[in-house]
Amino acid sequence: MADSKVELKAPEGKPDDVERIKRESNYLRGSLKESMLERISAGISDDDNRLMKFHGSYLQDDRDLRLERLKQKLEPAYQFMLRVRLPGGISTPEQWLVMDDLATKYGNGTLKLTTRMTFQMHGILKWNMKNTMQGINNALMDTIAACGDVNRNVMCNPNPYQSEIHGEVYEWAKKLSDDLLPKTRAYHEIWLDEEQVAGTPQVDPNEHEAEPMYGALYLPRKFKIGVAIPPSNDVDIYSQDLGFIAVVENDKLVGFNVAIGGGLGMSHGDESTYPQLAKVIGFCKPEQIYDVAYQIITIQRDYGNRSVRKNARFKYTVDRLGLENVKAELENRLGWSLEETREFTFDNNGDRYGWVKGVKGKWHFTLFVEGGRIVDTENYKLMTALREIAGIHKGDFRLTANQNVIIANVSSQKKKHINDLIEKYGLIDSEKISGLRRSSMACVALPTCGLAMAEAERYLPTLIDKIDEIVDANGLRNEEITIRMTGCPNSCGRPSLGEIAFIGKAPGKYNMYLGAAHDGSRLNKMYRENIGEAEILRELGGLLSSYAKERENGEHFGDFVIRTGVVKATTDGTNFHS
Ligand code: SRM
Ligand code: SF4
Repeated sequence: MADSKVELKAPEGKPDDVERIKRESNYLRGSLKESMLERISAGISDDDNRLMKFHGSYLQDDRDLRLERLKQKLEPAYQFMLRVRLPGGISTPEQWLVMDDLATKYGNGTLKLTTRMTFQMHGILKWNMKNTMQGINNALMDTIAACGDVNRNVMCNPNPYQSEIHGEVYEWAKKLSDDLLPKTRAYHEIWLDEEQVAGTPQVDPNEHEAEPMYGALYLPRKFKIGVAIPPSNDVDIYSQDLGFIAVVENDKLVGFNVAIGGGLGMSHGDESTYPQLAKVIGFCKPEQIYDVAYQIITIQRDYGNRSVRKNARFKYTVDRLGLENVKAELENRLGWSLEETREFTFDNNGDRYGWVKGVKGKWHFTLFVEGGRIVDTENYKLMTALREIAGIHKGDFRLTANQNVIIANVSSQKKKHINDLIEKYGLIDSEKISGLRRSSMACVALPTCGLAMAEAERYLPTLIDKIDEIVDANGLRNEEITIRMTGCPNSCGRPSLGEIAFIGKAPGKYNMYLGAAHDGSRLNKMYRENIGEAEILRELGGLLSSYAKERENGEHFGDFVIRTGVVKATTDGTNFHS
């Protein structure tokens, strides 16, 4: 076991106010129960809203209506966003139908498939929250820890190509998600009417009895785990606080390489914040995965920054303490050492579309869902189509990390039936859209996200219509170039891992980034600041035309812009800004 070279310490400083809220919340209860019953406002207090996140939800307002409501002297159009915890993104057809029904009854009539493989609903009014939560619970799902300073929904490669390994890896991902949940009964009391046990402990921050792993203050910040099965890096393993990379030898899962310290959020103009990629520190056996996760989480609990939230993610803890020191501390806490890293290779971080045949004669269909939004429009009845498919489907749905959905485990007999529905509703044939669009991703942004500085999900499709003209003019229609857009630098659509990316700065203005690796192993670099559509198209016109003419055989766009000196390679998050 390596020795820790320095004494590990958490940064000193006055704790952020969120620490007070957690401390005073009595294990995430706060006054949420009362707030949700109060009928004078459709909103809740800021303190309760902070706690709501731990329950998978938070209060938003419809930003499209903000000005108008202000003029009319009305309170903002308050509504809640709700995120489901769906380990590995697997939903049964019955669960799909429940989500569809709840979104129609209580939400805004759409579902959002998120970049972390789960469902979000928007537009739920306060008075409908409890019914919605109970509906989700009755369908054997929950929203516990879907947001908040805890471990979030655990991602897992939904790989239909290696179905036999997928099943096993998925079970580990699910176990992590379940076993790392907070132990407080707050969620059950507030939303499911469970009686509060008499004498529920009031908070003593030094006492970890009610929350053995998290403690009463939970983590300094959100924490994310992903599990990848090479060669697919669709879960963007290097963006995770903690990543497990499955190692398969002779068709058997022998264990996982362990990667720590990734995360993508940052703030414009603040170089103390930066995206960072996780680094691989060794290998563990499958049955050791939980202990590794548990101890890594306790290291972040003990040494993460509780004073400055924007520097509180585990990536900053690792960079501050040093990778080797964190590894040594982990091994110390485990009482054993990680083995040498095993070899692995990734080849892309996107999805593969259409029908593929997996094991046991089962078929899987990956459907491109633009911006992850399941909605019926006049010309494209996606929500209805998937509802009908769920009505006859006997396999499962797998939500992907690229905001798409796989209609998975379809028997040969059922395949024709499902394919008839795919054709009846004219669901997007991935062959007929450009490789660029197939590889696109956009975060929610406006109108629901309170942090958005610019549009993303509502704008990227029309921007791609225009980029497609450049793509076609240069014979690049089938080139799978990853393109990602977010409304702000929090980076929910993982933009710093896009070969082309746009991060919102102001309405209609974006910073443009280039040069991430196609397999998700290198961050991109800022190329232009604060530009609008005309300039974006002008820049891409030149770049894509040179790429078409000058690229080397098999060279990806992200590599091309680096080789030809358009941008410098970002070799580590710490040089992202230079
Ligand atoms: Fe995110 C906050 C949406 C994936 C980094 N994210 C938010 C909030 C809750 C806004 C807020 O706090 O006020 C957004 C809700 C908008 C809305 O109206 O729904 C939001 N994040 C999303 C989703 C829905 C984007 C999507 O279009 O799919 C994704 C939900 C994932 C899930 O199912 O759990 C989503 N968020 C991500 C990712 C990507 C990932 O995890 O793979 C990131 C970057 C990776 C990372 O965490 O480093 C991400 N979200 C953030 C951050 C910045 C965190 C940081 O380290 O600085 C925030 C802001 C914050 O935490 O203060 C944020
Ligand atoms: Fe909102 Fe910013 Fe996340 Fe987009 S990246 S969903 S705008 S917080």
